[in-house]
Amino acid sequence: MKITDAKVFVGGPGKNYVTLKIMTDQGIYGLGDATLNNRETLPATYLQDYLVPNLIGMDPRNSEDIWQFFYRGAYFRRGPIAMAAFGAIDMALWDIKGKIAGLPLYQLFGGKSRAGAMVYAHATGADLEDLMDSISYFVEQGYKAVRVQCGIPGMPSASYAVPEEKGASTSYMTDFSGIRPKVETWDTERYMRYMPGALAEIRARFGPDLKILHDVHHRLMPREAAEFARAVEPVGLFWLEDPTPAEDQAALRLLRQHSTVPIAIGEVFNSIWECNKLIEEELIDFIRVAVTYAGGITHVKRIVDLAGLHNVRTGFHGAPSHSPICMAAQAHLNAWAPNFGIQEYLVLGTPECDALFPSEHRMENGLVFVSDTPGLGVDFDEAEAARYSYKPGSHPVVRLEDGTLWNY
Ligand code: CS2
Ligand code: MG
Repeated sequence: MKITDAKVFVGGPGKNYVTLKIMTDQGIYGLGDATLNNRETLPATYLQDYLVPNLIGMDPRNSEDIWQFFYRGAYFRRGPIAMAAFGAIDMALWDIKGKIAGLPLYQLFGGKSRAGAMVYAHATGADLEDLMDSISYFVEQGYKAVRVQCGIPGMPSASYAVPEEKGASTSYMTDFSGIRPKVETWDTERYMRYMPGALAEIRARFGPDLKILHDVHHRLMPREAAEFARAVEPVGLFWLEDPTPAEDQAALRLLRQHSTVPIAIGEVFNSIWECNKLIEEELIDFIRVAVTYAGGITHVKRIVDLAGLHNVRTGFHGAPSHSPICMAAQAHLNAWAPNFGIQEYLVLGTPECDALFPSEHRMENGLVFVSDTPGLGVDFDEAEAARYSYKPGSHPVVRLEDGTLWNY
């Protein structure tokens, strides 16, 4: 069996999805996602200029050898751009493998460990009142878990994933459009004074069963994170996410000494070498890598297995910048993983995405049910793709009130 061609598409509804399609001499094709949010053209170019020319003629069934060929062959290893490009190839090769076998991928991983996988929605509000309405909306939709973000009174500008305007927000998405980043102003003290009380009010309002998640989004220093984690301990959060900048794996030791709040980290990690210490020292409770950003199914399965040895559960990243192809790969891993925790969930099910990426994966009552279609179980409509083109975007830049550059 030989790879005969591969095409890279950039574009999609509201997002510059980078979709790879690998074709073979037996008419079977595979799909992969290489969407690196706000840097999409880079993995696309890496694929087109360096990787696709090498793929032609290779045997797609040798996915491990092909992964090693590109990972070690790059000499300069890792990094978000390369791992997103390798990740797309790897997803497409596993898709082909499942189609050859006539089996959905979770069967090739070891079968199902659960019927449906719990997901969480994004509740948010310009203020606590709006956030409460947003949470109610998702609870009514059957979600058992919600991530909660809200505006902080007196904060110079809207903080992470919070709308500027009032009005209950049930489908808020951060606007990244434009090549020049927006500049936001952040004040840690205001946040640390206000957020523990807001989280306590949410717990009081929705009772003990609702799983409440909160994303600090890398904004606290290790000592502040330890103090904040202790302050929110009584709320009984499902997890506190990215309390500190993720590069500093040691930052969590202080937090762990002062609090037992479950910690989730990993969305910015591109390889096992960025989180192995966190996992081996059991400084986290959930690993949040994404199949696209962390080198595909082959590499993420290694991270999941290492995590399982240390009682760390999965909490795969699922921001809207991950296409339904990445979400499908994660749906298969979530169905199989013995140490599954929860899945972030936004994209699947929107009409535009369904038209571009038809699939039978479904979400019901806060659970994702993986499709039994062979392979990834998601397709790609090239005619639909022609409707979309690349639009530049950038992450906001955050400064403290004195102008100091801070973490988005
Ligand atoms: C966030 C992301 O979903 C999350 O947990 O941290 O939405 C993140 O802000 C974006 O992926 C950045 O591109
Ligand atoms: Mg996050």
